[in-house]
Amino acid sequence: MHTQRLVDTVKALVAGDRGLLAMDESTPTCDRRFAKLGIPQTPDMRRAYRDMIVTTPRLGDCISGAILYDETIRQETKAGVPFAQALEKANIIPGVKVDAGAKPLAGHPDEQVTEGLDGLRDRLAEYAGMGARFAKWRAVITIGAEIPSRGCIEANAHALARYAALCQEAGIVPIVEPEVLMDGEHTLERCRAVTEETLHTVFDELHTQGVLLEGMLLKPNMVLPGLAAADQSNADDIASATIGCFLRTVPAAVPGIAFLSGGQSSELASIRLNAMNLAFKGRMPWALAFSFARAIQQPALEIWRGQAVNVVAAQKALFHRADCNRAARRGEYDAAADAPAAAPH
Ligand code: 5MM
Repeated sequence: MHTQRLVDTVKALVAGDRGLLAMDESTPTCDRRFAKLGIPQTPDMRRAYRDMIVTTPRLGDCISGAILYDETIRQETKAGVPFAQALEKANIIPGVKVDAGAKPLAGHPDEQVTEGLDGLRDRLAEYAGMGARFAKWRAVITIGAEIPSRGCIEANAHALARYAALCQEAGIVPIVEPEVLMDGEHTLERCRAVTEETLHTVFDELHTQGVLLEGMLLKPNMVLPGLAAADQSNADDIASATIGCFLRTVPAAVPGIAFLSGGQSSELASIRLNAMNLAFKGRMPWALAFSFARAIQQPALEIWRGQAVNVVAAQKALFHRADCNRAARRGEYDAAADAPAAAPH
């Protein structure tokens, strides 16, 4: 086991007030987002979009690590620098998503299990050779009248733990992402109960598979009411429910928790992260950071729209969101002052 290397990488990812940028949308997801804005769905447009992100001036001030997708880690900036190398030069640790996506779980209608363990040892060695120092695997848990089932939670927790063990064997830090989806009418309390059961099961499996807790990061959902719930809760209640749930389930040996944004607006994601860091400052055993995709990228994508002429404005918007979340890590995010015009360029 590469204990020291793993611990050093995790520490660097969550040190200070920086956080992670997820830019690991699979081709179908990226194309869907491009299609909505009329952007051509080609490998070169996806490359150009990731180029805009990675070459954003001073991005490394706010972002400690960036999660790439298989296609992206094989691509280069316009200047011919492989993306993983360009990130390192910008003081951003490169990582890569290694799961093969969520597929229907046999015998469990409306539930999914994430695949990708076959051949993972070899793929991890290849990604390490391309510069990846951490990896990510996302499991999806859906809340419904009769779900999630134990079968779904256990299958996903087992896969997450086997993935994490393989990563650590390769000297790569695993980011363990069990996402309880926001879709539905469920209450805050129901999300808390499902998230609690999921995390208990995940950490039980991580223990069974011998995963070094000090050498991993957790990327969970915030505890939130369903998107269609009548009561949307305030940021303080969400902060209490989320941190209360983690204090009962996430061992203190885990160095950091880096949230996914899950479809929240950019501003709400920052407001809620800020509320947690403000209310629980000094009372949490782990760093509380971010690993957002949509909540950092969406405003920039809407400005960029595939046009080279929009690159500078899109980069300002991207930096602005990253900087807002950096402030939220310190509990200093000012939602009232948050407007793209306040971007520091
Ligand atoms: C939940 O999605 C992850 C975080 O993104 P958000 O902050 O937008 O919720 C994200 O890393 C996700 O896993 C990737 O975008 C890959 O998604 P797909 O569905 O394309 O595999």
